[in-house]
Amino acid sequence: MHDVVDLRSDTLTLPTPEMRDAMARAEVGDDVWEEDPTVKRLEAMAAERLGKDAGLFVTSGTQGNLVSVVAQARGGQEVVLDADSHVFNYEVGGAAVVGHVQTRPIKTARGFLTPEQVREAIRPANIHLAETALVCIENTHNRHGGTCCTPEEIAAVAEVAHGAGARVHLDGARLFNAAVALGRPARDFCRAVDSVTFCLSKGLGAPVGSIVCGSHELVSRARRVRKMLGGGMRQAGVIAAAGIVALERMIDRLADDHANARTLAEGVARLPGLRVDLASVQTNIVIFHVERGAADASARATQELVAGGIARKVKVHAIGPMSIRCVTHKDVDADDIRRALDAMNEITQGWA
Ligand code: TLP
Repeated sequence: MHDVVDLRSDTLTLPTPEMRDAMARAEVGDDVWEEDPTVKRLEAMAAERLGKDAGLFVTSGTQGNLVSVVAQARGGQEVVLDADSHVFNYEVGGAAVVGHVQTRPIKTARGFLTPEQVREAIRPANIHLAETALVCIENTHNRHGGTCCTPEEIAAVAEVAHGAGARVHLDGARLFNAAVALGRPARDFCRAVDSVTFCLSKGLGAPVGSIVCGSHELVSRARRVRKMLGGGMRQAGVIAAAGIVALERMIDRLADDHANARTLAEGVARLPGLRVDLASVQTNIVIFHVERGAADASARATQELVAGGIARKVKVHAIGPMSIRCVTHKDVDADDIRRALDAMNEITQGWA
């Protein structure tokens, strides 16, 4: 039980006492000189888990995606991605600003491009057209409510992309959530992709950082881009130490977050005026929609739910005028889920 039930994001998780202890004791060096033993250890552990040659510690998921795009697509080339993807929607247009690449958003059913969509989107050789350099996949998918795709689905998309000479990047900010939910090793999801980013600072609970993994060649290009972006950090072992604890201790417990999300979603589904697609609740994200007749009444009700939650020390996040997202994580337990449902029950009483 926590004083405030904060369901706005799993990015709000606080480092565990074990992480703080590891941070205090971390052996460090200058990582731009590639002399920080703790960063090197974290990168090697991550690469090993994902079945790749090498890893690169970056400041954030956004930086991991940006260095991956810029390392694999030149200015004027095109990146094919889902229209609801994080890279396209929430990364401040970095691919265009820094990489001068053109993004090609494709509307998908569950957040995942199908092999047919990729085949259609890839540009043929023609003097008029931008070359397709990269296809991006996101797993789990944030805006689609934490949905997962399987390693086989990723491999099918990658086969089409590679056949056309394009590379594949996996935004696996919550890759371990997908791995735990589907009961598959994380490396299975990475086998067919050229680069993958995952976040230590979301459900895994570390305070800062993400890792990009790929071949030695990809990682050395990514390292240069990271430096260009100002992401070459010095005694970064202090934060990497928490990432090591995250990888060693925090993966299996993600199953608890998924169970809590399921309880929350099933409770929300029983409340008047709230609609949730239970089939999309596969991991730690619950997105639901507020329906109170006309759009303006629904938008007001959404605000009422957010404000009413704050008054009851339950924080949820409006991701659209009539949509709310709740994310479960290690700092929310089963009692907190009951409190969140009690609060939403009180607020929605009288809406029926
Ligand atoms: N997502 C954040 C916000 O930026 C929306 C959140 O609260 O969910 N890929 C995916 C799929 C993400 O969900 C996020 C963060 C990122 C990349 C970026 O990671 P950070 O926040 O570390 O830059």
